[in-house]
Amino acid sequence: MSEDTVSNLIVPPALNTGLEGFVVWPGLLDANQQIALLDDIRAVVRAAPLYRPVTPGGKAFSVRMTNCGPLGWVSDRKGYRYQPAHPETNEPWPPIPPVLLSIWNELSGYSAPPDACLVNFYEDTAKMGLHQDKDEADFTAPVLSVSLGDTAVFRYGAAEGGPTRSVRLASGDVCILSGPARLARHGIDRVISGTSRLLPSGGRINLTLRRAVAPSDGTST
Ligand code: MD3
Ligand code: FE
Repeated sequence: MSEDTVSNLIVPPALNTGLEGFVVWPGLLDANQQIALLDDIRAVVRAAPLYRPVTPGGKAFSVRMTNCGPLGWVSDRKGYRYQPAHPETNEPWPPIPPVLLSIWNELSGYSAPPDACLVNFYEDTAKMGLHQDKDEADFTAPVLSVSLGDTAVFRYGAAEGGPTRSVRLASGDVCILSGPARLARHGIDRVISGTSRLLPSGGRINLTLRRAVAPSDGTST
């Protein structure tokens, strides 16, 4: 028995990415687990509709977004930040689905739960430029991502710059960025249409669990 199971999750062998602290678990979620999680995300999107943010410079994202959890990441002309309410409905974000908290508990190695979960929805032509995630107050917490739907070409490189590599992230894959990889440069080059039948109209959903505020701050969760 080399597999570790918690809450019906089988943790497959991790893939090494050549970047210390960036670990990918291909197929962590099987088909039924992906369907169940998609149902949870549909409920999140009913409570907190997807919207299209703009950058501080006023350019529309090609990705639509929403959030769940105590805090959500938003972008508008005032900048990037975490806030407790949806920018269009002004309602609090819905809770993070329990299965995502279980995955975090199992894989993150971090004692506090995530306080933010960004939901990114990519239509077939959407992409995300190379960037660093620096809007969080706590870089000691990892970032954990779950991919659903069509496969994406994910690009990454060291925080300091230099060459980049790419890896395909498919439906059910989970990755973690911690330690030296926490401030890695990363982005989505493209989504490959027709690679998954999970979403009836295609596209890709990425769920990113983060710790926006340090647990000891007591300002969240
Ligand atoms: C954090 N999203 O929303 S998530 C983002 O697939 C974002 O939607 C991508 O980057 C997506 O900010 C990737 C996973 C991820 C990957 C690499 C990282 C998060 C990361 C490297 C450092 C820190
Ligand atoms: Fe990012």
